[in-house]
Amino acid sequence: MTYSDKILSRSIDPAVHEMLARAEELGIGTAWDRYEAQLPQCGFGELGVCCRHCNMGPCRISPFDGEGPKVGVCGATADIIVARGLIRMIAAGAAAHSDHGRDIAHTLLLTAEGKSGGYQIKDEAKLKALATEYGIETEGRNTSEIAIDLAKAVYAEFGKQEGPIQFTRRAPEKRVTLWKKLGIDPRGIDREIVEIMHRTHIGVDNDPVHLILHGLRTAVSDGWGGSMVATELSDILFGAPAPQRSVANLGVLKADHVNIILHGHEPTLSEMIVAAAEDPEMVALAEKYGAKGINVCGMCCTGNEILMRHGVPIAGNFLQQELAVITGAVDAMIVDVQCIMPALGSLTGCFHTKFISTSPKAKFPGAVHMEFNEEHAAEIAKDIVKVSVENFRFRKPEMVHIPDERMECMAGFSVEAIVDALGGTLDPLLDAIKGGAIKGIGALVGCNNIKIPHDESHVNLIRELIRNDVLVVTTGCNAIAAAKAGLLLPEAAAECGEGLKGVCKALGIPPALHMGSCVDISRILVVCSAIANALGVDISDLPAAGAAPEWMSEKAVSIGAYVVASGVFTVLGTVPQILGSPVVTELLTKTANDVVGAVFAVETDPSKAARLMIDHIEAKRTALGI
Ligand code: SF4
Ligand code: MSK
Repeated sequence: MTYSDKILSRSIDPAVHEMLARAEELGIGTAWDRYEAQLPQCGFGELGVCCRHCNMGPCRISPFDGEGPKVGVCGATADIIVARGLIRMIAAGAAAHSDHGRDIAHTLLLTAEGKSGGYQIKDEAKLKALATEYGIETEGRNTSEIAIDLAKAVYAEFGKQEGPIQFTRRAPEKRVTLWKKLGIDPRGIDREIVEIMHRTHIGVDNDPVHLILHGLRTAVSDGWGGSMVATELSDILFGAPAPQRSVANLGVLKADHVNIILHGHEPTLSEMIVAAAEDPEMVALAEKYGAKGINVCGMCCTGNEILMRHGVPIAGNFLQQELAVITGAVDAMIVDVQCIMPALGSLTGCFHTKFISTSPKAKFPGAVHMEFNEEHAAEIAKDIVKVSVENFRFRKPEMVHIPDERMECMAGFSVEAIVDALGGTLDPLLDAIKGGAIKGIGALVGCNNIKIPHDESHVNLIRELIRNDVLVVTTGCNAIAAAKAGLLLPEAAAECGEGLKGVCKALGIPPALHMGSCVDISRILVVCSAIANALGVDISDLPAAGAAPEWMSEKAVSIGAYVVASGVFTVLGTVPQILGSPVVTELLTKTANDVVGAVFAVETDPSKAARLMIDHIEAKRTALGI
């Protein structure tokens, strides 16, 4: 099949090409068409110099020398407007991750109290380890007692007025000391988010550097707080992920099965749906309607969660959500929160697909709302699966078009699994880094962004890094791109430099390790901290670099901010809306180095981005004398 240049320019994924051609054939628009309809996008917005924080606005600052207004009605400059806009993005991103963490804490509490509808504590060892970290007595106490105390202690992290947030103390001592010195050691998660909203109200904080520092504090409360809570408590409830094989891309959908896609972020719902779909009663129902079985697949970070823990196939990343529906083979698209396009409502109306929203926090036009709660989790999950299965009979076979694209992958590298793969300690990894077989670590994360070809930067950047002996750890939509490209297989060692190839072959691991969903970037922080502690240095001294090659969400802004605040140099592959402020741009790309020991770089070309990361890693190796 040959495709138009327009289609080929939108993605590197053949499944996407095929489905975009199918969309054209059916006369259906997608995010790519809606993006074109938006062009040219607002130049003021791109530079971050428009403000709607009060009703004397909107105000916008002219970026041109000598021309147009240089301040808003209240006198806010471009620097103030950009800094306020940026940290409001951090507030939204940190709120999203942290609210996810809060929900998991709620599930743990209900489970421990015997009030949840079907959850169990799967990892008692981790429960005890975290309880000990929180100073909770474990000797002679049963699992429920410990879990209740832990859940309550974690709950308290959100509303605390004074810190510290316990998990921040997992960072190397030098980093914690630096955060304290800078006044960015977070107090309580909710407190920091609220303070962003207060400070960015008209007439409050009007010092761009002061604003950004508070943005970093809030971001730290996400990465080392809310996100880490989400990850760790999910492991207690659902088990710490371990490596397992699965399959990725739209070809995981099956023409002769009921296809259920789970899309969004929180594992509380998806865990129960996966279990309900295995219920013999549901399987029999599917067979009654002529299906051979029930095929549950994931998408985005919910997909990553169930891929990591159950090996559930993953249908795609952010920009593939509409394309999955266009296959005509999806009987239900079940969603919870975050990264779910409202466009799915009208799109599913063109097909037989049931679009089912479940979160009390998230409703969508065109969706059937089947509200989920933890108290009746198993029951509700079964109802949702039943509705999905019953919808199979309305599938129109002539509308079914599933691309024959699927790739095997290996996922599930939690910190525990990495330590296991290394034989019980991080020492082999440290030795490989010190000896130079592994030059350093590249942490690749983040979304897809319609502004650049889908998956191209993710995949090319990973390839370039592993070719240069940089071990990649990956989460979110980057991990899904890597899976589809075959980079999450031990066999991908063939694409590595000689050093990394040897390590991967010896350990039987892929050169890109799938560490989970967006909140699981906290796992990467834990690994970095452990390596830094083992070397007796700070995270900023490590031969490590981060990248968000195709980022788009506010969560990604918070992630970038906490990663840099933790001391990791980070390359952004799409341009943030800050360039209208010389002060903010200079701070984030240069002077932050003197403050937190790391900066952002913006580089849209993945080869050049890889070069920046490798140069940084080399410089850190030299400084460490390795
Ligand atoms: Fe304009 Fe200031 Fe109001 Fe923003 S806060 S809209 S810059 S007057
Ligand atoms: S799903 S936040 S598009 S990584 Fe976590 Fe993907 Fe970004 Fe959403």
